[in-house]
Amino acid sequence: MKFVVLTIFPEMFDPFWDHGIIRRAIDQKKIFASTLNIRDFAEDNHQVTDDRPYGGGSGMVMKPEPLSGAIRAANRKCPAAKTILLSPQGRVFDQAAANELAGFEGLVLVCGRYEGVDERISHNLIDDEISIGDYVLTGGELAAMVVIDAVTRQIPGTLGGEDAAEKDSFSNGLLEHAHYTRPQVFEGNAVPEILLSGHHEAIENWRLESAMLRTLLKRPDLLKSKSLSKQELDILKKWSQRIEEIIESYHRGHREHRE
Ligand code: 4HQ
Repeated sequence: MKFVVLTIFPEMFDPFWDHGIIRRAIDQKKIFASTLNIRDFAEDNHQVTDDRPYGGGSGMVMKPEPLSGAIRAANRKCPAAKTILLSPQGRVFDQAAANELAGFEGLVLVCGRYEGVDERISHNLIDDEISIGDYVLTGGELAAMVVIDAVTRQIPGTLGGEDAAEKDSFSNGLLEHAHYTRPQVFEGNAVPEILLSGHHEAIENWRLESAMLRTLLKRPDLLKSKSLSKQELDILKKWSQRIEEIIESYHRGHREHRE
């Protein structure tokens, strides 16, 4: 996978390329990272990249000429790449989008600043528009890093010793189960016994139940849109039954009180 980032702040990406799994993926040539400074494609002596909006108003707009020059240079570096604009108006990024983008040969990520880019750029030179969420950033750079990070870990071989991508949150539609490491008792709280038992099947069952309950309590919206296996359905039924028993015994208590 080839990532080409277009930005007026390329230095923001230096520490990003230099750490952790992204760094290792670059070293192992699983991904290729480069940045192009949009300012280098400005046509004037002062290398201006922004200008005042037609129609008036506050704020500045990214000029089209430096951006189109940068996008065309990026496309020459990687002709098969998909060109993505980071923008609050894009489709909202999620795990499915990360998986889809991981299938491309390259991604050109266009980072806007100010009020955004001239409409004729988004209209003619952009293949896809992505938002990382419904909030306003000061620029597309952090959004591009989020996309690059999530896409990179979907590329086979990038996670190494770490948990495989197929096993983690969202790939099965559930949040992850609880995790524990040493010590066995921390500030009076013990690790669940079953995890020390060495009984692998029981541990897998416990982890699925943990994942189901965490999803139910923290993100019930995820459970609603998920297709459930027999085992998953049985876990929900068991807990639903337990809750009903608690409610029934409460009502029984109140009836006795009235008699
Ligand atoms: N931006 N997801 C760049 C965002 C954003 C988002 C605001 C993008 C400012 C110039 N990008 N413009 N949310 O808030 O991707």
